[in-house]
Amino acid sequence: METAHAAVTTTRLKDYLPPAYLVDSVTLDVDIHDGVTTVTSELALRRNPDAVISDSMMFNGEGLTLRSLALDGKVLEEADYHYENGELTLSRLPEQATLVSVVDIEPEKNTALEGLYMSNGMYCTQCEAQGFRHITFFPDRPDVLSRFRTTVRADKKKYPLLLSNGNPVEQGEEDGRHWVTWEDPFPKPCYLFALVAGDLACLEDTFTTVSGREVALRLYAEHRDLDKLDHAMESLKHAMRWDEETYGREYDLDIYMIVAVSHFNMGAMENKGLNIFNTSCVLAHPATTTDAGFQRVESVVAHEYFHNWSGNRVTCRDWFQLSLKEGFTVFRDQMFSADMNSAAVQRVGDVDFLVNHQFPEDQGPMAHPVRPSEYQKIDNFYTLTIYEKGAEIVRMQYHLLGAEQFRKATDLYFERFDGQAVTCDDFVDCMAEVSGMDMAQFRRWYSQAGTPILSVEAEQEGDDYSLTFRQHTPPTPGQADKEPLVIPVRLALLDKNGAPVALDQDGLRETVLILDQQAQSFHFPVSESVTPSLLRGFSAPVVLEFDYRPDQLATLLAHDTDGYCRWSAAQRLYFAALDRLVRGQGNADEEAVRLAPVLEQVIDRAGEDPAQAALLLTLPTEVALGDRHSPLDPSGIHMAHQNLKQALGKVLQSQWLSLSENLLATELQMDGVAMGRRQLRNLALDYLAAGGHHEAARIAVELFELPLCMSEELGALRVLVHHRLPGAEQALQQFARKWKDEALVMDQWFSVQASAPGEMTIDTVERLLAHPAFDWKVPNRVRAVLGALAGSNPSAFNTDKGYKVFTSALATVDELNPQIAARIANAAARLHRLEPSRQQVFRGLLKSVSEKASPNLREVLARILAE
Ligand code: B3K
Ligand code: ZN
Repeated sequence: METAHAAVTTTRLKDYLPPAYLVDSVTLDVDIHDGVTTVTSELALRRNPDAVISDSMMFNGEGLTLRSLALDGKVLEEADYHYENGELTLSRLPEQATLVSVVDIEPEKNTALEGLYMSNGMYCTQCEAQGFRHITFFPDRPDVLSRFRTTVRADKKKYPLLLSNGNPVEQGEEDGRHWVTWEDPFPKPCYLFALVAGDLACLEDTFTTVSGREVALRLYAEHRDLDKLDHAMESLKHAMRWDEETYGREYDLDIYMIVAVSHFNMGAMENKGLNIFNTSCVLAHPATTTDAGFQRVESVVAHEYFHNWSGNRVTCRDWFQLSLKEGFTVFRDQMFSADMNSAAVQRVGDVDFLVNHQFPEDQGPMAHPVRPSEYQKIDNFYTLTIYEKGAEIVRMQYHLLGAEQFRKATDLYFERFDGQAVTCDDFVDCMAEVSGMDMAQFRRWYSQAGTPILSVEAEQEGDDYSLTFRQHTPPTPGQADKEPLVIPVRLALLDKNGAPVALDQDGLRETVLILDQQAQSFHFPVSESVTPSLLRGFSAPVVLEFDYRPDQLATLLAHDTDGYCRWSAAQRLYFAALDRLVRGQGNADEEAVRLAPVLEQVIDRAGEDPAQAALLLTLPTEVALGDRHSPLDPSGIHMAHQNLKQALGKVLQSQWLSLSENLLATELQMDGVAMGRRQLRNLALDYLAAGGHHEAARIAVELFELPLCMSEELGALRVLVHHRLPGAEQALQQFARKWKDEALVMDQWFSVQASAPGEMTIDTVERLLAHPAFDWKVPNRVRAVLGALAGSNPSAFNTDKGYKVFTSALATVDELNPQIAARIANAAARLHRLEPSRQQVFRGLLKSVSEKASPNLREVLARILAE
């Protein structure tokens, strides 16, 4: 057996070489027994005509106990191959050959959750990015596409269900054991391989594709969760129809399966015909799932489905091209959700997420290009930059080409590259070819890391109004010099009543400026005083700097028809007030009085779109506020934030009170408007409690006692716990008693406590980590506590005790699951922004964790700790 971690090596894009041999077909036999699973694989090898001629070929294999290897029927002796550091090399191979390997693996001991592992008594797999090498020897790289025929064998009683990719073609049983053979007709990279063996309940339906083929849809979960699959099924059918209508993409197999598993490192996985999902992204029921949870299920089900074309039929040549499938698929799922729900709310939600999470990543030690040029562990590159910024880059291309040409370009992309493993450049080539546009400079978005800062100055001279744009991207690790990018800026100029003025003689009211130089000016024949509505729809992922006057922001917030510009105006007003408080320049009550009339307008119009009103009325987070002040003083930030929230709670208390009471529904509805009303009411109740209103606790307890759904129940619990209201402790106990058997609900119970703002929460976190229901082996549970602490509770996290609790937890997680540890470690990326005394303590602790860390965690910590 090959032992320990494989050596840490850096993989570079510039070193890419095609594989020397291809694997045309794979015949797998997975024989599952308690404790040991034996995997026999037969690979049909053929020399790759597109590779540099070589008679050696490398196969990856990690943690495998090799029982035998045979080439063209001849058993290989140790001298016939070289196996070291997870790489098996065979030399002197003929033009074609058959390699048969037999290995043993131990899925029961697999806590890293990559390869074959167990979750609540079922066997399941996760192979992206490099999990397949933990199952058998294989060239584990996405440019080797093979036809898979897989036989799964197991005890029939314990594992009545045996699944793999494609269609079932044979089955049988003998002596209490049974087997099923699955065949997937579509060649695929091994990262899309999947297998499930378990005892599961199934929700079944069908979908008739546009060409009239009937597809069986089967969603599997533990028996107790069968009643939580309807929403995923509806979402799946909507996604299938949407992809036919919007992209002309039809489903290609006879069966589409989703299996829900409790132990999962990410949200879900798009394995061909057999998606495997984190329960949190597929199970939904109004009693146990929040409205946000419902929306997430819809979007993740769609995302994984869309991968069938953007990822599976056309896949990535190498992992540097990950955004080819992820950025594009996120863009597709965002557009789908916009079509299914309120497009304005969807866009603002997506932008909010990007600027609050991806921008900080792109501005910190983890910054990397959307197409990175090197990595140590590819698992560490499933980042917000690859996903969310990647989606913005696709969105810019969509807008540059227009919907019609974009569709032509994606048609060309899918047709030209069907069944192939390709690059981000291939994608952009299709855009360029169809539109005739020169995309050379645009491609820098893929190779240049960092968030561009776009500063804008306006000048009015007589009837000439001019805007001067300057773009600048600060240096990022390993990339000191930056070049100008193509930045599309959608804009309008609003008059004092908020109406767009004519931008040219023809009466154009909105335009898109394409910036491609470091500085550029544009002139408009406008004589009146205007407010520029810039970057409408968030037309490019940049930080926009413009010195707006408060009255201009009020105009945008009150009148702009662009949802993003309204939201951004609100954010600027909040930040201006909060910044003054952080600097000790203002007074929270005065700031609240100044903000009140603007917010009142939003509240008055809340009936138009309650979800949008909720977004406009939500203060920026403490984390976002902290990112604007250097060095970071989390206690000062916390105070400023609490004070403004309290003051706003007081100054608008009658509005919050009436929103809290009047938005109450009498019967449960799950449509967008009902969800928006619940979101707004939860927010109003939060402000009411922040303002110390004596009715807040009563309303929260009433709602908590008789909720119509989990959004109400959890919203009320959050208000009670976060404001430490009377009844909070009792509510927590009651909630835990009621939901002790519902893991996903208990995750919320952990999370709501770990995110209660304030330093003293760190004691709570310590208690939660020692709670009998806390389980280090379940990523959802670990994230519920550590993710909430580090990601949304900066004042508790940034204390000596916070750093100790966090780093010791990190080390514990790392021993079980390096991928999860590395992901959580990203929360330490603000280290260099901390004031010196905190920084010193935290740095010391991180260094000592790093010394014993897995390669995954070590890569992340090395970047964060770099001086
Ligand atoms: N493609 C998967 C990613 C899984 C990677 C795990 N290291 C999820 C998704 O983006 O759809
Ligand atoms: Zn994806």
